[in-house]
Amino acid sequence: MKSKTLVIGASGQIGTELTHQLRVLYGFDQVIATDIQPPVGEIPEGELFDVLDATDGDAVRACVEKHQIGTVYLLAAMLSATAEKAPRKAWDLNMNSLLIVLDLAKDGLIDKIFWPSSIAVFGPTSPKQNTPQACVMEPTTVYGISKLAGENWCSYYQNKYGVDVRSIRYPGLISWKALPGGGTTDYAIAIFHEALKTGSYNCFLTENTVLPMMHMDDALRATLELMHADLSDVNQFKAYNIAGLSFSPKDLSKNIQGQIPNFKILYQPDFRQSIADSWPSSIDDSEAAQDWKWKAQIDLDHLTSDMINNLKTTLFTPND
Ligand code: AKB
Repeated sequence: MKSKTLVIGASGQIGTELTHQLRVLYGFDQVIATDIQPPVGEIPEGELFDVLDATDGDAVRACVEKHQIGTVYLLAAMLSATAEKAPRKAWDLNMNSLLIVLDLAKDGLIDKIFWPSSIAVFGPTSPKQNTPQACVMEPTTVYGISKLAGENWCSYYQNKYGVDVRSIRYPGLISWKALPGGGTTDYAIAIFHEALKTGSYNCFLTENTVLPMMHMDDALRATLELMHADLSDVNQFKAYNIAGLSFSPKDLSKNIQGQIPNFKILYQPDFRQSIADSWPSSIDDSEAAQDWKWKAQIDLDHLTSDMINNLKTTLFTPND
């Protein structure tokens, strides 16, 4: 079994933090970070980085062969809001990159894959509260359609070719270390930046739009726990539901006001409102709890103070 790990899309919101954790866990010489763009500034000594287009099958194969990769974390994707503006491009990126990596596993070049799915696989006909692992899934966004198709492809490759591919349906992920790019849940990060920089935030969702969310630390722990779980515990492909928190912009703004009393929020819903309206409000993650003992740890108070305390430092400390 080859030991090295490849992260595709390593400069994105999840990739930035996950790559760091993987390096700490397995060693800096064991993890190869890749992204379509070179990193801003110098690559720190000891970190391995290659520029890689996730949709270029030959380039991905060459990278896997060159570094003798065993495990791939495929994080490159176009998120819900951006994908609505470029549906064909989103489909091509989200699907082709997955099929390329699944084929590498089928051909025996890699042993294991992590590929993120999303709560976007659900749609207006899915139960809104406590949405179960398996239910009606009729997504109305191109992002959701691509994630649901991706889940089916993963299942197909596992059943037909024995590929070990694992997946989680991430809710909106909240972190202070890296910005998200083009999601509907992004308001829950932008709100902290604006609260600290200007004291007010113009929200693109209505005040009572409740969505499933999670602190990045919980999401990273879930990812690594699933990847480290015994294959016998996850022997049938499932993109697991995981639940963290459920809150609305109003709930979050009240919590922020607890620490920044003058903070003001205004509501100006745009096209992202209908995306949010099609998604669940809360998630049933009992199958993840049962199969690999998943349990979220970070509540809204902890999340709010962690975001404010860390952003206070990072937003106002000049880079050298
Ligand atoms: C998005 O808003 O598009 C993502 C997601 C829920 O997958 N954060």
